[in-house]
Amino acid sequence: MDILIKNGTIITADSTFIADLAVKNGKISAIGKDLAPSSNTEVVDAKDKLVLPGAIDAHTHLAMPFGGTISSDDYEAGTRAAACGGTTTVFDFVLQDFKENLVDSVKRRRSICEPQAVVDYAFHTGIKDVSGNILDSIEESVKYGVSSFKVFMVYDFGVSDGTFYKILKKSKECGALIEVHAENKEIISTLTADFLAEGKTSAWYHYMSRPEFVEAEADMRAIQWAKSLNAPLYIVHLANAKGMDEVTKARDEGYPIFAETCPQYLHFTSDVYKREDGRNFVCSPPMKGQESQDALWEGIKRGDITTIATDHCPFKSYEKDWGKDDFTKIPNGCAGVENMYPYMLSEANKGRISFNKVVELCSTNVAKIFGCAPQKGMLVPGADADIVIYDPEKEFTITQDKMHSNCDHTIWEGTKLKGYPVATFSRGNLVYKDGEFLGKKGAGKFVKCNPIKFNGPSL
Ligand code: DUC
Ligand code: ZN
Ligand code: ZN
Repeated sequence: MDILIKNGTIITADSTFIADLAVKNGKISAIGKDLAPSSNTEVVDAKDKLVLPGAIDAHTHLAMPFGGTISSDDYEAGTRAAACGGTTTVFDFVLQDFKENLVDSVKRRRSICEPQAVVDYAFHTGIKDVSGNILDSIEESVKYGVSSFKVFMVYDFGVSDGTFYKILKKSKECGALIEVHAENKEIISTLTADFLAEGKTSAWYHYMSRPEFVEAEADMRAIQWAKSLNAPLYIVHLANAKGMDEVTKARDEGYPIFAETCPQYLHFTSDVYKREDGRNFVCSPPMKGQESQDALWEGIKRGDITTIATDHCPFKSYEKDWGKDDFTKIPNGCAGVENMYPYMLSEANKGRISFNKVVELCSTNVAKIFGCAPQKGMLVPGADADIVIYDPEKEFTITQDKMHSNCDHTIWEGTKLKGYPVATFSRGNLVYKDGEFLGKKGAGKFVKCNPIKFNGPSL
């Protein structure tokens, strides 16, 4: 059925205006004043509501084997939670197996995702191994529609500095974007061993073994390598002030260096690890101190943070409990996909940044940087009708029972939001309304991303 959303306040990354928005065959067909419905059009009254492009979560780990278990949201649960928080596309991380061609890695995950996803999805691939001619499959993968790749400087599957450098070099040649999880692995291991030997085992020591400089130092190294090649680099989940400074400096010098941060780093500080339930907040990188949080907000305002994403990687309470007496046994990650857009929009509603800025960070820039604009991330005729209707007057307190993920707890418990999404459309289909999930398993489609070349820091 065609849809006509009447009299809403349309918010794009660069404008705000009152208009009607028409949807035909899952695409936006027109935006303008006094659009008339045809006989089979459903009219939605959006007076006093905001009409926004659906968010795109650039960073999820659904059903990911990690930390001795599997993250608790599979593709159905994770995308269901996404829909209920106004996110209409998720970029999930495929993790390459050793010796595996990168297109095969994507196909392997796509076959699991396809029958489950309720909203659209795209992929990045985490590269573990470039032996043989695997590096050439970066180019094949770009042609297939997956043009972004993550390297880990941490974890046992992280790559060496030389491999990282090779991957960066290759990416430049074929329109791929390299993302990095930047933390110093050696220092983390040393600090961890010391703390355990001293009997310092609480969640606080997760933070203490990965403090600000552990991330900052790795950010600096990764940026230096990218700069030396003039290769684009995207730092995922940036959480520290010094790293933020380095990103800003590189961008001021004209390099294509981009940073993503996450709502948890904008809202919580490392103090959460002193709480009795501190283990539930354990993720990597960990939440940092107030100075880092302030620097991230300043980076957003200056335009040096390009995207906001969640690093959604939930684990159930019983799994988090494995690390009650040993922080190294806590699976790393938290749920967040349902909270990103509502939290960021609430911050805008409270006056911290503009609604346009939230749309830019959570939707439009994500689509641009990963090569799926204007199909995604924009309210323009011809784009997919991925639309959120937002009530700026609705008061909402986040509680576990209102969430739609498979996880049994939320780090956002008790957080009060000003305003909340009241409807989400995925390609014109209503998938969420007033607290209720209305979507269909398997309705989500693969989003093919285009190759991208960057000339400097603008998109
Ligand atoms: N960090 C997390 O906290 N979880 C998943 C992967 C990661 O890098
Ligand atoms: Zn990471
Ligand atoms: Zn991650």
